[in-house]
Amino acid sequence: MQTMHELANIMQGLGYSVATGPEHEEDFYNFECLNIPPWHPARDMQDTFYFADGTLLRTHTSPVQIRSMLKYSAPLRIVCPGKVYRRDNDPTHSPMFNQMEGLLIDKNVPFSVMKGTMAEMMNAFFGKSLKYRFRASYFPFTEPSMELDIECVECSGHDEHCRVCHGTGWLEVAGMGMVHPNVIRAGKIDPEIYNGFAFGIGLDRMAMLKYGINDLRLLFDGNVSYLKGAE
Ligand code: 2NL
Repeated sequence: MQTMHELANIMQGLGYSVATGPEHEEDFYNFECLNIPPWHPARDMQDTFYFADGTLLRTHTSPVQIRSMLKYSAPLRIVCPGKVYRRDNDPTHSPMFNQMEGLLIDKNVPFSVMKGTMAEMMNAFFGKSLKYRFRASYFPFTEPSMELDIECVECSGHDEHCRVCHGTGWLEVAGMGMVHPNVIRAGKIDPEIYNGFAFGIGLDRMAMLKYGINDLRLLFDGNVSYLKGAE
């Protein structure tokens, strides 16, 4: 919750509003509006919790952004923090985890504004000016798409045995891209007039990096003495 509020506050300082929405969603808002066709592997029963009636537990907070475009239209600047669900359960994956996505829609939004916003958000969160790099990536809902790596907050790339970055010197912290015209259209906004960018950040991982937590399960086990701050 602390990490969620810290990141939301940073983005509110840049003029973003916080939007929330249902965790129990429809296929239409979770997948169809996001340019994820019926045959896409992300819809697999392996990944998504489905109910018998075809509704589902949201796999990302993107449906909140779709609902916000439909409700408020453009221009729009929002962040959407909240719980998301995927059929994953091992030492580094929990079936319920927290995400914060962001969406900016306006006229003539350049790629550089996305890069600057992401870098500034990370600097503000970690309290220092970090080295960063953007790598080309793919998401169905953005084009082009990128992933953001920041300098390892533990070793700054100086420890080849670092337990956090495993000696790479880099940490993957966010996915983002320019919103796909099909997704803008799904929000009943004209992609010939408006464009924008969106991003997604895993909040549990951000908390682990900032506070040096080495096991994801510590966040969810409900160990009261640990949660109170005792050893
Ligand atoms: C990741 C990737 C991402 C988005 C989320 C988004 C939402 C709408 C439209 C377009 Cl409504 N995009 N969200 C975009 C790119 C990446 O998350 O790896 N997150 C941890």
